[in-house]
Amino acid sequence: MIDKKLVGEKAVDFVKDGMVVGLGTGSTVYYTIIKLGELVKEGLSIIGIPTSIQTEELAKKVGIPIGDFKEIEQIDVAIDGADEVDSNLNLIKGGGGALLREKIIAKAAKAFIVVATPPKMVEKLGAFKLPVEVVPFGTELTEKHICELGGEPLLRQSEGIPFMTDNGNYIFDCIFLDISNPKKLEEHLNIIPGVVENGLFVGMSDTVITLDRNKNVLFI
Ligand code: ABF
Repeated sequence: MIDKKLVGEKAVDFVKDGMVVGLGTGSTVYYTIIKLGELVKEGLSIIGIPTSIQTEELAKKVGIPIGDFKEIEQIDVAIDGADEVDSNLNLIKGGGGALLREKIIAKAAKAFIVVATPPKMVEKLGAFKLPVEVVPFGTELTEKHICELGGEPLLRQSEGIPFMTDNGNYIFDCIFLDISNPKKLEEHLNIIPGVVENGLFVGMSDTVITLDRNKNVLFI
């Protein structure tokens, strides 16, 4: 908790007056959003673009003005969490189910800042099940195609009901024993009909904020 706060709050250093800011989803970036809300109350002028309904509600609650892509083409900085970060700063995201909007926003940002506590830092991606967002139609076939790529997909459910994303889709959490080439896997998953997006973020991170073993904030 305290680690997430340290890392999350530090990310506001990347936000300057007048910026359009992509607001990520999750329990680490939560602290970034709270801190940004405080700065807005002190006079910082920003527009936030949220990656989920949950984040939109939080941002509004703390007083961050919200915009959307009808009026904004580019984001100055996007700040978001991650489920895993490898030594090349490639990510697995989507544990919170917001990966599609998170990737759209990260792609639209001039700088993409990741806030990740030390347990998220890994040598190689894949211990965390890779979230893959799929349309509800034909999930049996989509599942088969994911298996053909070497994955073991599990439909995300709660109390027997499929989890539904903000976009009205389902998520398969997939065990991939070998993610030695994340770029290739990201591409191969996304050409399966029925797959909307997957949680591999390859070559997108500009800076990762984490902690060293003495709990000093570290920028990678
Ligand atoms: C989002 O929040 C997701 O992509 C990811 O699943 C999660 C990060 O975890 P945490 O809640 O620990 O910050 O960014």
